[in-house]
Amino acid sequence: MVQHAALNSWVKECERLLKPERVVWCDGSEAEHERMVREMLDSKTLLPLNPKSYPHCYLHRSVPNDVARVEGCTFICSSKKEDAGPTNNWMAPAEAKDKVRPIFEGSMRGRTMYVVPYLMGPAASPFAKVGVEITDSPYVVANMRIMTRMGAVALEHLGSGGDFVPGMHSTADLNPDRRFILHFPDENLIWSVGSGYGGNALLGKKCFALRLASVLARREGWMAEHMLIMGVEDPQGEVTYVAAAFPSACGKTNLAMLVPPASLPGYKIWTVGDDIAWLRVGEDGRLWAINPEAGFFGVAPGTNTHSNPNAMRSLERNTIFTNVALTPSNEPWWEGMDGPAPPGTLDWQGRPYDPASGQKAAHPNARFTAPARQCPIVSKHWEDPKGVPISAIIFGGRRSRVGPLVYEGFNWQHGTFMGASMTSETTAAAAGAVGVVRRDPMAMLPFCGYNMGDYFQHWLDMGKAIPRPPRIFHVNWFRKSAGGNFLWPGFGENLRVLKWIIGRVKGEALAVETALGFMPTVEDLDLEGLDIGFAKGRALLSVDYDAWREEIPGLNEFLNKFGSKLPAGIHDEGKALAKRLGPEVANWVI
Ligand code: GTP
Ligand code: SPV
Ligand code: MN
Repeated sequence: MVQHAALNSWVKECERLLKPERVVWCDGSEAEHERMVREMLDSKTLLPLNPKSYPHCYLHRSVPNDVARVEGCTFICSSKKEDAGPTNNWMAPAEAKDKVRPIFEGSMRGRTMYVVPYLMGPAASPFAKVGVEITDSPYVVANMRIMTRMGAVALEHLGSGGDFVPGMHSTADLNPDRRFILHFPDENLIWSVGSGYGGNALLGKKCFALRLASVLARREGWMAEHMLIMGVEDPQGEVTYVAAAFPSACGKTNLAMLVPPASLPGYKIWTVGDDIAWLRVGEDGRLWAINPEAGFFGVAPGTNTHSNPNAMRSLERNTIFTNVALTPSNEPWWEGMDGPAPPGTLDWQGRPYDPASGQKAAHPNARFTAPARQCPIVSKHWEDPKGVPISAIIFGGRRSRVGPLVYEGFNWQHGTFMGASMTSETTAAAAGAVGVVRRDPMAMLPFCGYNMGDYFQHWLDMGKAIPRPPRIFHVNWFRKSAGGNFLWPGFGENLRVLKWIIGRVKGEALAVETALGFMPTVEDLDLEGLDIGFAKGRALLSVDYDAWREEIPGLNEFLNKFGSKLPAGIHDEGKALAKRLGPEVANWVI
C-alpha cells in the first residue's frame, strides 16, 4: 500500500479480479532483484549463464508460440471506431472488457501478483511519466527493472495524487487464442493477457510510451515516435543530434551504436536511445528529444563484435537473454554471433542443436535486455532532463529494391509525406510472415494509438509549431543487387550517409534535385577508403523511375484508406510526386 488513494483502489480492484495468492509491491532494490532471481532460477524461469564471462546474466526460454509481438491480437479501444482508424484493430471499450475480463478472472490463483511502479523518462525530467504495471510474471518484473526506472523512484515521482497509467498484465494460460493487448486511450489504461513476451508484456514500452503516449502527445502538442536518438560528433568536436524511425528489426539499435570506419577519423557517436523518442518544441524553437527508456531490448541475431561491438559490450553483464541458444560453457549464442555454435549447443527451446539440420539455434527474434548505462558510447546527455536538440529526422525501410540509399525532403510537408509513404519488408519482430513488403508509415503502423490520418495531420501541425524544424531524410541500407547481395555495406559505413545528412543540415553538402527529393551524387558522398565502385554507387543513388511509377497506384490506394482523414497536404504531395515521375504515371486519385 502507498499513499495514493486511486492507485491503492485500482490495485485492490485487480486483486479481486485476478485472485492471486499474494501481492508484492516492487521497490526496485538490489535485494528484491536478487530474491526474485533466486526464485526464477529455482523454477527454471531463468537459467544461469557463465558467471565469469557473463556475470549476473540469465537465459529465459519463452513458450514456442510466444516469441514476438502479436499485431492481430492488439486493439485500440477508443469509444469511436473512427478514432482507431483503418490500420488498427478496434473494439468498443465495454465490449472489449466484457470479452477479456473472463480471461483475467482468477488467472493469478496460486501466483504472486507483482505491483510494479515505473517511470518513463529520466527521474529529473519534467517530461517523465509514471506507469504502474500489475503482472504475474517475475520475468516481466526483471525486464521492467532494466527497461524503466522501476520501484521507489517512480512512487516518489507519483506522490499522493499524481497521474499514472495503469496496466494490468497476466500471462494467464499463455493460450494464443486467448491473447489480447488492449489499449483504452480514453482512460489511459492497458490490459494485456496471454503473452509474456517483449512488447506484449513490458507495458511501459510499446503500449504506454508509443500507443497511449501518441494519443497524449497529439492532445498536448508533442510527438511520441518509434525512433532512435544519437549524437554524431565531428572531428572538430561539434555534436549534431539526429532521430531515426526504422521499422522493427530494421537497424535502429545498430545505427544508434555505430562505430565509425577507420577511414573517417575523428568522428564519434553517442547513443541516447535505440527505440523510442518523445519530442517537444524547446524554448529555442528547436525540437528536443528524450529517450523514455532505461535499457535496450535489442535483436540478438546478427549482433557481433564487428557489426555492433557497443551492443556486445552492453550485454556482457546484468543482461537477460530471451530465446537465444546456449553453449556447453553456459554462454549465449545466436546466428551471426562471432563464431560457429560449439558442439553441444542447445537451441532456443533447449534441444540439442544440429547445424546440419538447417534449423536456427536462436529464434530470429531472440533478444537481449541490457541497461543503457552499460553502453560504452552512451551519451553524457542520455538522461538530460531536457533531452537533446534534433537537427535531422531520418526515415528508413528495409527494401531490396526501389528505395535509394538516401534522399532529403524538399520541406517539412514533403518530409511528412515521405514518412507517410514508408514501405518495408516485415521481420521476425512481429508474429506472421517475414519479408512481405508492407506500408509502415513513420515505422509507427503497429504503434500509433489513434487514426493515422489524424497522426499525419499532427505531423503537419507540428511542422508549423516548430520554429526551427529538423530537416527530413529517407535512407535504405537494404537495397540488393540482381544477384541478391546487399549493395551497401551498412553498419559503420552508414556514417558516410550521416556525414552527408549533417552536411545538408549545415548548408555545406551538395545535392541534385530528383523526383524524390534532394539526392547526393556519388561524388557528394565521402566514400574515401570504401571500395564500392562507381557502378554500385550509381545503382544506390539513382531513382528507379519504372519501379517508382509502379509504386504510385498502391501508395495512392493505401493513403486513400484514410478517406476524409487524410490531410490535403499529403494528397498534394502524392499528386506532385506522381507528376514529377512523368506523364506515363497513373493519376493520383482523390
Ligand atoms: P526493434 O528493436 O525491433 O525496434 O529493431 P531495430 O530497428 O533496433 O533493429 P536492429 O538494429 O536490432 O536491427 C535488426 C537487424 O537489422 C539485424 O539483423 C541487423 O543485423 C540488421 N541491420 C542493422 N543495420 C544494418 C545495416 O546497416 N545493413 C544491413 N544489411 N543490415 C543491418
Ligand atoms: C519492436 O518490435 O519494434 C521492438 C521489440 O522494439 S518489442 O518490445 O517486442 O516491441
Ligand atoms: Mn521497436
